[in-house]
Amino acid sequence: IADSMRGRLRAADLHLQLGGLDSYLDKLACAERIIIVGCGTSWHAGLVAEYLFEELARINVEVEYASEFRYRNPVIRENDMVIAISQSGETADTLAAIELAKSRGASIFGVCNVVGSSIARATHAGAYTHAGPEIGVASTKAFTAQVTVLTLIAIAVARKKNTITEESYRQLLTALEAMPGKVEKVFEHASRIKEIAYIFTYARNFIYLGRGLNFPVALEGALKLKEISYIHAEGYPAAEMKHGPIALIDEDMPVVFLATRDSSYEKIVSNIQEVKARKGRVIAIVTEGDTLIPEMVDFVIEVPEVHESLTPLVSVIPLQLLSYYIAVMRGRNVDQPRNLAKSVTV
Ligand code: F1P
Repeated sequence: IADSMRGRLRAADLHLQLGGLDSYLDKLACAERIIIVGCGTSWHAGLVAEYLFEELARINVEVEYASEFRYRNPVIRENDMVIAISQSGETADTLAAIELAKSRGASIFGVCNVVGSSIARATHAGAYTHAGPEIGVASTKAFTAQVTVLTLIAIAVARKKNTITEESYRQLLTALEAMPGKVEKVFEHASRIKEIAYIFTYARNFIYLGRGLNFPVALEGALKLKEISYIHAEGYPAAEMKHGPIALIDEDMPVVFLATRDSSYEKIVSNIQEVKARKGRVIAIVTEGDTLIPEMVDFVIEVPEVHESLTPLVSVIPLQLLSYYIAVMRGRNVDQPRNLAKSVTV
């Protein structure tokens, strides 16, 4: 993961790294709305991009499951841009969503991993993620590579639109360049994550909660667990909990909180209190050096401090590792989970 990021971040100038973005930067910067389409993990990467495009570039974004979008009668306006995200570049639903948007005059920008794939060819322009081949069926490094590329695009568009200051732009670039080292640091906690996986190997359900940029990470953590361990898992925005899922919490319910030190920190602390008051067993992903949350919860996994906009790139990794260890301990084939295809081409 760190290597694929390093490759993506080496050049000092963003334009040198994103190939096809050059010809589309103006279009993206002038877009009134960006519609992002994808499936599964790629859809989650799109949700991260939604937060970043809105926060940094002040563009209205809608993120659509390609599998729904293709069967709807969506409104697509002249100044809308579509971004299609796919690891394999062969997902039938995403390809059909692209064809539908094209037939209504939209310009499509692709974020794909596989060079020359059907989706890469169907889009008008694009940037490859260059994450290398995904050996397993479930996307892991593809997610971090997609988020890295989408973050670079959001920053480039924000700079073009002057919605971020030169100082913020430089800060983001410096923070990005430090990311491969930060990701490597997460792996230093692998043995702790393995111990936690051992304790929860036979759990029947899991809930994942996060706010802001960590909400899509919660969804992705739950999806990874479902895909490779076959444990039922749900991801929610932590603030949604009180609107229903809180009824599920008892001493048998493991709850994974994305609780890094960012602008949602205080709110997450009170969400953790709500779960602990109902005897939920909490595993919290916290920022290194946090002393408050470790006092409140049952298990903690630390991730290094990063720029807030880059949080998903470190916070997702403990969740991928947790799913991996639980699945291996349950005797699952993590590379070839049952019922799942690498490219869903029907
Ligand atoms: C989308 C996806 C993956 C998932 C599995 C099935 O694929 O839903 O996210 O892990 O492999 O397909 P893609 O369009 O990103 O290749």
